[in-house]
Amino acid sequence: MADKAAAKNRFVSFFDKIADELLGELQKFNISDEAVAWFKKNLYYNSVGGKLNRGLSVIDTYQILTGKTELSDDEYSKAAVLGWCIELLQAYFLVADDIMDASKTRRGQPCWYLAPKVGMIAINDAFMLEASIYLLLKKHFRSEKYYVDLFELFQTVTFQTELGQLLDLITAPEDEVDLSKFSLAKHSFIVIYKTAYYSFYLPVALAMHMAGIDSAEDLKQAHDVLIPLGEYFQIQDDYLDCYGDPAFIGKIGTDILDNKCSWLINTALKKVTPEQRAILDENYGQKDGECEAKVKALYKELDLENDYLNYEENVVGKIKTLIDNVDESRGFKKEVLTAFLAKIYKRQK
Ligand code: GPP
Ligand code: MG
Ligand code: MG
Ligand code: MG
Repeated sequence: MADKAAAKNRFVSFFDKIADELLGELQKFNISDEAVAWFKKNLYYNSVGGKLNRGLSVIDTYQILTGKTELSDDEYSKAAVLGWCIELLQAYFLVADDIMDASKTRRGQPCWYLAPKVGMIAINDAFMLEASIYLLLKKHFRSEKYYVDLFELFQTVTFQTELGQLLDLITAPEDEVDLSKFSLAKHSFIVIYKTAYYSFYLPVALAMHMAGIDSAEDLKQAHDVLIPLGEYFQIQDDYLDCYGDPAFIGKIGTDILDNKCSWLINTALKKVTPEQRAILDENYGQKDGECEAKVKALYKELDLENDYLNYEENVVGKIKTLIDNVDESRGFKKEVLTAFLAKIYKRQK
């Protein structure tokens, strides 16, 4: 759709402003040109090139909540800054996550830590992406009455995501594969924390603060639909890790090699025969392409693709019911949630 493409282009162009501001902050410290150039590369390499759904959602949500099709320059700029703050948060997470998951590619290019001359400097680069969020919030929102709300929201959601990442990692020890430790309940907990809060609740809650529709009741209404929606989104990510086309999704899956407590392995564990279970025990979580291929072949035999399709239809029905039950009397709008659902339903990347 032309409108969508135009909105994305405008948002992408806005990043030049964000980057200039952040580079300006660095220059205040009289730091070397080499360091400024490094930070610039870090910013562009890691923040641009993704789907930008999270960032764009702040603007979309603000428009829906205020009923405005056209925003003033100041409103657009504020919503776009918040959108880019989420994209910077995501960049920070992904740079670090790719090191922890030993991933190879991201958004169709080598992961940042594998880019020439980067290596473990990527860890500091990740920290600087995160710190950039708070520089921007201060610069653009310090005099707004909801400044503290924005600040606290970013900090809380960051902590929740790190908690989820911790669970993701300790449930997937590299040298001790024990599939009996996995369960769909554990999976649900991990993905809600590692993905749903920052990807779904955060953009909407930010826009709600900006629009002044941010009573505790309305934030809870948003939360109670966006968390299940985010869980569904991460289950799609788990599915695409195995069944997505790397050329299209821009990353090569690592969940089987990494012994991850993914939705697919948990679903497989529920339906295997003892013989099939032995194949999984032997081959899951081994850093070996042949073992990975055996697990994938068994997934095929178990027809997990069909389980996934059934899951998807079922969960989407439940989410639609949750949306139907939203009370719009204080200003929150169902459309915020239906727009989100439409963006991810049957996504291929
Ligand atoms: C997605 O998991 C979760 C994150 C990117 C959050 C990372 C959190 C940190 C605190 C670093 P994933 O590993 O399945 O994502 P992908 O498939 O994109 O690598
Ligand atoms: Mg990970
Ligand atoms: Mg990963
Ligand atoms: Mg994944």
